[in-house]
Amino acid sequence: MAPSPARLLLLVAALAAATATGSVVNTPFPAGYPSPWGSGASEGWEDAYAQAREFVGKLTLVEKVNLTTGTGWEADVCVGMTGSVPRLGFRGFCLQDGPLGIRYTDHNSAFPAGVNVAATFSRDLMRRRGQAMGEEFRGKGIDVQLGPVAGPLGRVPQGGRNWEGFSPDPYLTGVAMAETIQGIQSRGVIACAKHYILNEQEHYRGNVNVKIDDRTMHELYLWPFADAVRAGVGSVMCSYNKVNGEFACENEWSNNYLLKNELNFQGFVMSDWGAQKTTLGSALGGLDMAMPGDGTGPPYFSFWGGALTEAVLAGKVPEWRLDDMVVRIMAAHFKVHTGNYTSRPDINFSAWTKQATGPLHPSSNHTFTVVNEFVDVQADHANLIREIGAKSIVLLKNENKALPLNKPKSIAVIGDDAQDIPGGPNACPERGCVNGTLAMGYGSGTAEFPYLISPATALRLQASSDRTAFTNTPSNWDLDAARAAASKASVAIVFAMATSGENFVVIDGNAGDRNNLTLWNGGDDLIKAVASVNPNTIVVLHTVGPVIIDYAQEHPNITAIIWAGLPGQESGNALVDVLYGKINPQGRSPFTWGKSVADYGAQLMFKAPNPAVPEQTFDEGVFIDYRYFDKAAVEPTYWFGFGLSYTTFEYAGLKIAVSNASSSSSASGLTAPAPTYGTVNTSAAANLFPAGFQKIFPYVYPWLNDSSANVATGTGPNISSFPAAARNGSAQPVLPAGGGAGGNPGLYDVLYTISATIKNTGEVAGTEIPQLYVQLGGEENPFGVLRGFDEIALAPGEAKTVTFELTRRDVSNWNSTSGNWEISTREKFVFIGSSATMIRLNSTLPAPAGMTWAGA
Ligand SMILES: *[C@@H]1O[C@H](CO)[C@@H](O)[C@H](O)[C@H]1NC(C)=O
Ligand SMILES: *[C@@H]1O[C@H](CO)[C@@H](O)[C@H](O)[C@H]1NC(C)=O
Ligand SMILES: *[C@@H]1O[C@H](CO)[C@@H](O)[C@H](O)[C@H]1NC(C)=O
Ligand SMILES: *[C@@H]1O[C@H](CO)[C@@H](O)[C@H](O)[C@H]1NC(C)=O
Ligand SMILES: *[C@@H]1O[C@H](CO)[C@@H](O)[C@H](O)[C@H]1NC(C)=O
Ligand SMILES: *[C@@H]1O[C@H](CO)[C@@H](O)[C@H](O)[C@H]1NC(C)=O
Ligand SMILES: *[C@@H]1O[C@H](CO)[C@@H](O)[C@H](O)[C@H]1NC(C)=O
Ligand SMILES: *[C@@H]1O[C@H](CO)[C@@H](O)[C@H](O)[C@H]1NC(C)=O
Ligand SMILES: *[C@@H]1O[C@H](CO)[C@@H](O)[C@H](O)[C@H]1NC(C)=O
Ligand SMILES: *[C@@H]1O[C@H](CO)[C@@H](O)[C@H](O)[C@H]1NC(C)=O
Ligand SMILES: CC(=O)N[C@H]1CO[C@H](CO)[C@@H](O)[C@@H]1O
Ligand SMILES: CC(=O)N[C@H]1CO[C@H](CO)[C@@H](O)[C@@H]1O
Repeated sequence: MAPSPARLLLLVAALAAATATGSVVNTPFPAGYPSPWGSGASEGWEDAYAQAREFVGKLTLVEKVNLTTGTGWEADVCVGMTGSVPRLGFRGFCLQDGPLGIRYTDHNSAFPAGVNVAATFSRDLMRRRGQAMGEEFRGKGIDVQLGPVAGPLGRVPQGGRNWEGFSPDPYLTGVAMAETIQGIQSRGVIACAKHYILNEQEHYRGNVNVKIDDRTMHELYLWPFADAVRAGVGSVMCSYNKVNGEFACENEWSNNYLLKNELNFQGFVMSDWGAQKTTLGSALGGLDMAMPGDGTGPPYFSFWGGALTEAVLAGKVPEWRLDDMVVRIMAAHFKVHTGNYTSRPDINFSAWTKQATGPLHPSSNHTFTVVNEFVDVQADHANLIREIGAKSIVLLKNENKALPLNKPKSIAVIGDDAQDIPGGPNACPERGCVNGTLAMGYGSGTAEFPYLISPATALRLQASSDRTAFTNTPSNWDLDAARAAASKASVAIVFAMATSGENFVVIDGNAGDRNNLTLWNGGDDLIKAVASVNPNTIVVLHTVGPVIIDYAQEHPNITAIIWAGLPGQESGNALVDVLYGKINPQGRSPFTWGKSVADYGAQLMFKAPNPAVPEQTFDEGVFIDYRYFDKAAVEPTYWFGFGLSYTTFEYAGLKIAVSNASSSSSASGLTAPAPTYGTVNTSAAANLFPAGFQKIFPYVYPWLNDSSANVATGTGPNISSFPAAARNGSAQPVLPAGGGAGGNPGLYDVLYTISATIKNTGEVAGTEIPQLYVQLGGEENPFGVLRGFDEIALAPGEAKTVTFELTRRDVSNWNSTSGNWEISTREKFVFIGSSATMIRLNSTLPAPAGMTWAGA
């Protein structure tokens, strides 16, 4: 739709008054040494730290190292497992994918993907999905769920793993991160915020050097991780790529300076699988746990394990740094094991076999026993999955009251994407093929389906109870059959899909990232063929993100378009709930639908100019997705935040109250010096393999290879290439923007309370998703950025007040010169909309107490 004249007015006013252009300033790579030691002085961490310190104080050097290092790829039954402390009866940590359910197990649920729960705009559903997933992971004995995902954020729409995360909008993703994390961790399982950071595409992810300026980092990519830290996340996974010249898992700026210092993260950083590159670089650069632990040659076959023990004994890695790693790991453990969850269930599955018996140590083919107990952890989660599936459906078009359906005479279901999958829903490993309906993407972010209700199955059932004549035409390629079926039906429902995933799986030449933004398997031609003969054509899309669909928006015979995303195991039932009006759609698009890939500005790098040293500069700054479309005045097919309902809503009575928050205070002062726990016994006998120990190859151990060994410096840079500060354990200054979980506590002071009244003016009950956007002023800021949303359920005729709270962070920009968030003196606007551009109510924002606006 065209921008409303009113919207242009706001925009023009802002631009006319804009003074200096805000060109992106690149700041020098700030110093990030030493790696900050956890203080425990953060809400929710105090008790956990007390317990962790007591525990770590009892450990020997090799026991400490054991908890930091994975035992190797497929060395144990989980996708990642650390060493244990048998002396104290403490088993190693079991880490398992992924963000939408348990990967590689049975009797578990396949939840809707992150992109779907984002589309609900429902904090409640985000939270409940996290809780349900946490219960399932716990039921299998898993300690760490490897999710949720805020990286990729979604810089480019083709990004293969975008669907594992939530939305290219950092505010929506931040809320979803926080709710998911608190849900998971409330059930005694450590969540893992990943992939930190700037892992925005699959091509070249293993070595691309991403260059980014400080402001973009803070306002866009770091933002949701700040919310994750504030929510108390126990672990963060560093990513494969480089950030401003250094690998993310060795990067003292992103790990030490930003995450552990500025955001005051108290948990542990683990590497993505194989993302650790060196012994000393990772230890001094803020890594706390190496996964899967192996990855280099003899004698240790690990950058850590025995190599880390050596490095500590040689003084290359300070004892306090090792102690900090282990305290952080154990604190995350104690933090989630409270209340009803103090016990720690045993592991009762193997990721590596579907049989009951198998090796406990698959990489060594060692210790055969019962490894799978087929524990059913699904409980009643199918109900929640169906609810999220339905409430994440975005109704993009609905002409002539085509929907909801009411006992139509006949329906024709058309397309492969509506069908049951031949060979079952898990026929292809990692969901790495497309046969039948799409309900999740592919790669490590998948789970095994317990079952999958296809749209054709659910629609057939509904049709039979309505006595609706039903036909089902699966082929995408037989357009004559599609037209024949469609022309005879009172409603033609045509299905199409587009998937993406992780780069170790390639489908139809798509190496993780999508090669294009069109539908797969001839989906566009199928839709056009059906619409050419049936004036009541309903299009249903199962896609990982936006597809080019402007022809369908304009087509007079296409009366409805539905985006159902990746709904998980209850796909068909959830769809029927919405098609037939049992649930009034509330989903809103969590991304913008361009008319071509070029419309998005920032582009995926398929071919690096220099493939040996791939490099990318994120010079579009904060302008991705809707922020870019607005700036470039490119009209998309559908905007971020857009979605229709079967009823209509009226907005009125915008009120803004300025709170009496104290003026922001920068954090200051010094930390305590780095603590150490217990003593290190430097005798060879204390650190060598115990006499008679039966090694299994290629298992990773913490013991020294032999007493004269000195290989730690052989696996990366020598200690002389690090500044002395890297090993400095004396008290350190607190950063001005730091001092609390997620940054300075003053950032989260509420400065404004904004309210409005929403009324249901239609004839059926429905849920509106009012969205609050803020215009911070000046060309360097987008037209509006999302800073609030809510779900308001309303009976016909009912009205309710919606209230939003705007924090200091919400109205601030990052000043890379001062290294802090600041409220600029530019005049600011707020609007409440039903999408990023459908403004229903607007106002200027009064200046906070003690400030005046100096112009727009
Ligand atoms: C902003 O609100 C005023 C009424 O307060 C209205 O006249 C104007 O059209 C609105 N502008 C937009 C862009 O909606
Ligand atoms: C380290 O962990 C491994 C695997 O759990 C275990 O076999 C070994 O005994 C542990 N070493 C120490 C020193 O506890
Ligand atoms: C130390 O490593 C070397 C090289 O891999 C190996 O030959 C030797 O057996 C190892 N010594 C011990 C005690 O494991
Ligand atoms: C947790 O324990 C409390 C009692 O301590 C009980 O009331 C509550 O129902 C339990 N919650 C769960 C989810 O089991
Ligand atoms: C693994 O061990 C089992 C039991 O000892 C044996 O039957 C099997 O052949 C071994 N597999 C491999 C690949 O060595
Ligand atoms: C886009 O990619 C999909 C999947 O590989 C393919 O089916 C489709 O034909 C491609 N579209 C175009 C226009 O090439
Ligand atoms: C719409 O459908 C009718 C058949 O009912 C067909 O005659 C017409 O050509 C179609 N319109 C378009 C634009 O395809
Ligand atoms: C705000 O704070 C000032 C001074 O601290 C006080 O006089 C005033 O009553 C407060 N206003 C509100 C609305 O709380
Ligand atoms: C250090 O370890 C050795 C070998 O295990 C042991 O004999 C010795 O008593 C230990 N020293 C201390 C101070 O604990
Ligand atoms: C950023 O901070 C510097 C140093 O404090 C200050 O001089 C400058 O005015 C600030 N920039 C903006 C845009 O506020
Ligand atoms: C080996 C083991 O501990 N198995 C456990 C798996 O989980 C079930 C259900 O929690 C337990 O009953 C088993 O003992
Ligand atoms: C039965 C069927 O359609 N099988 C297909 C499943 O997907 C793979 C990969 O996309 C195809 O090669 C098969 O033909």
